[in-house]
Amino acid sequence: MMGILNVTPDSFSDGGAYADAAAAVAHARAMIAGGATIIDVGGESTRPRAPVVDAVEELARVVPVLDALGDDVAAVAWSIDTRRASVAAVALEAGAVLVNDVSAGADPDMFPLVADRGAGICLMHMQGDPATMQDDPRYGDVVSEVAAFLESRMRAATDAGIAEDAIVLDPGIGFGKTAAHNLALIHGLRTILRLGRPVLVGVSRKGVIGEITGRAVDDRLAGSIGAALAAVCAGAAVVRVHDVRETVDALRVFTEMGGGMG
Ligand code: HH2
Repeated sequence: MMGILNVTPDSFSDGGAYADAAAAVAHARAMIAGGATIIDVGGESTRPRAPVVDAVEELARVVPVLDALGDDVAAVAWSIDTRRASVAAVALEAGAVLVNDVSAGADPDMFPLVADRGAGICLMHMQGDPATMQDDPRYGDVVSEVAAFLESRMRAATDAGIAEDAIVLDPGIGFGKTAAHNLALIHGLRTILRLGRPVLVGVSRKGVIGEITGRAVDDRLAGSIGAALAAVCAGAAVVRVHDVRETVDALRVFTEMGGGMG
């Protein structure tokens, strides 16, 4: 269970809520108490049309929160959600165990850094970049194209010296995809699982839930829980969510009652 800690002013669902270090620490504590086993700290929004943030600004957002989190996150694993090796380096030094890179290693320094530090890395698929990715996403066969991309990035990562068992794969729900593409990827998750690595799915509060339910972004809790259950049933090993306690409770009840067992 990966809990999201966005320390940004402009994230799509919780922008500004945890930008202040005290609020971020309180939220991290609540997510850990609610059952998060990984806290994913991010200082740059990658929502559609998000402005690019430079490394100085990203670090200025993240570092005070990392300092303030201290022992709190030591109790669980934590990851840094960044596309920049310079930001990842600071976070790994501070104790992060995983780099969550939505660009799957676009920064040429990222794979060598992760290899050198013996850290984990989540490789995510994105078509285009956040500025334009939702303008007109197109695929021939979205599932096989995403799987082929992840396979090639996984090979690039291992060629750079990252251990295969340090890699997590992510189809990148909402990153250059229509609602139909997102649904096809959840339905077709087994194709990505065949690559032999754990799969992370991040669908919490995203547009596909709004498309299905007609709900605004601040009213997608029930839809997000439904999506997390579907992702786990489809084989996801990690779900990245905003509402940890509610999702953990739902998953526990669902599992205890035989949900997903056919
Ligand atoms: N989604 C977001 C950010 N990082 N990382 C992974 N691995 N997978 C995802 O699906 C993913 C991600 C977008 O969600 P959020 O962090 O809530 O919003 P924002 O990018 O606006 O900060």
